[in-house]
Amino acid sequence: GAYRRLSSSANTGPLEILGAHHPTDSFTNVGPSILSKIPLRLHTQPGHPLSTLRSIIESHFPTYSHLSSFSPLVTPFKNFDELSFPKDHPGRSPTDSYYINKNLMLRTHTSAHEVDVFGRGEDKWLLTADVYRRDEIDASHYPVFHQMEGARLFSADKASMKELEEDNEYLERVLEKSNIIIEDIPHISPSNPVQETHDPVHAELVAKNLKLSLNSLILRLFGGAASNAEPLRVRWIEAYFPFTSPSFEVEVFFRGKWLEILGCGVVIQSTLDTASMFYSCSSFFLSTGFYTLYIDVKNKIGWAFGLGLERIAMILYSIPDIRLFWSTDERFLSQFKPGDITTTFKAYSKFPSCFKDVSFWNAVAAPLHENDFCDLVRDVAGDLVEDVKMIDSFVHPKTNRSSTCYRINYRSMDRSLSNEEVNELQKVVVARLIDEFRVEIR
Ligand code: FA5
Ligand code: MG
Repeated sequence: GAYRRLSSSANTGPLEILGAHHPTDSFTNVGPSILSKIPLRLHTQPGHPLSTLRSIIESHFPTYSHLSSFSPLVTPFKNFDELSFPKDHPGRSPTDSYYINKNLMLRTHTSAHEVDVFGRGEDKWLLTADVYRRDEIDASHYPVFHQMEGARLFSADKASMKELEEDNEYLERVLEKSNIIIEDIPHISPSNPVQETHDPVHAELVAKNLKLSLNSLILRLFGGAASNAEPLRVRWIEAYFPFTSPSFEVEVFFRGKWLEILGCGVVIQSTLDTASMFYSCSSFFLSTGFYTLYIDVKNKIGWAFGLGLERIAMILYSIPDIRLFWSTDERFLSQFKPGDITTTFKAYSKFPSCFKDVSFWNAVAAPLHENDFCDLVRDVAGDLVEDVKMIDSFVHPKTNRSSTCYRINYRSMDRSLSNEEVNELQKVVVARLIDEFRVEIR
């Protein structure tokens, strides 16, 4: 079988995270560099650009509950099953997600808390949190990042739908004065269908409200800056999530490329059904009108979104590399003022980069997963790695062994790296590759 990577901190007994001890097992794949990020909670650090962005978005939705203290440790059930992820979804794999052990993981998205929050009876809320994913390494991907989940529920009755229609008309008028170019798509289409249990007219109104609410947020965030420069280009595209339908993603044109900033959609009814079970149970135990409350939550329809805060902050402040958010360098932090989104980040001089290639034969026919490679490099080099690219991969026709070549670009954000230092890092990467994945260096 394939060799599973055993990170140096794993299989050495329990892990201490946020003051509690958790057993490890064959699923454990969190290393020290990830663990060290858990207590930092950048979205709550006063003056940090991610915290400023959070409070500006919160102030744009003043009537919503603002939540930000949910633990990052969740069960795979919360992160996936409760949101209707199929049993064989690739996101569940230890190559894609960080596991503390088989029954406990680091949330991969803020949607993991949807059922809990809806289950408390909240129907307009924002929730900000750190999330964790094993992913590629480049300027817009980092294994720890921050999302803000937002959701709004409506009663699916005539009066509420009338109110919703009026709200939509109001938002449309606000957006008429927009200096942003927004490419739209239909709210519902054969490839992005309405749910069976929904009245298509209601679903259409809710999807429209979702788009208008997010477009008005985008206008609030980027409207000012766009006035004298090139107008900002935004596009809505169809997407797929197991927990919404119809579903969308929004991309913004940034530095010559479309950068995805959020995913969203009309909440799958089973999420609300599960939440209403919680809600009715808790209200039952409080012995308040069980039936009324139950019906109340169940007859709702609503939308949800998940924003990537780093991505938005990068566009807003012109921050070229996602690693900068973790910098403790005053040359970074001092450029941002609490409450201010008009700063344009000035890069302090760019330091030279150093490329190192490593080619190897994999131990088995299936090549080492790119996420495993990236995570190992991140573990060794931390923020001294700028990006990792697979530059070659093939299977030997006779031996059937697979070969892979990666190019690692080492560059510090705040100083020049010496040759010896980079060679030392590369040596450790190679040694761990051999040790943990049994590869043969070519
Ligand atoms: C989600 O995580 C869904 N939970 C969003 C959602 C919520 C859909 C509610 C429907 C309803 P996605 O995997 O696309 O979707 O991630 C959302 C955003 O997080 C992306 O658009 C991007 O802005 C950001 N993001 C994703 N991966 C990374 C990463 N490695 N580094 C930085 N930002 C990331
Ligand atoms: Mg996405």
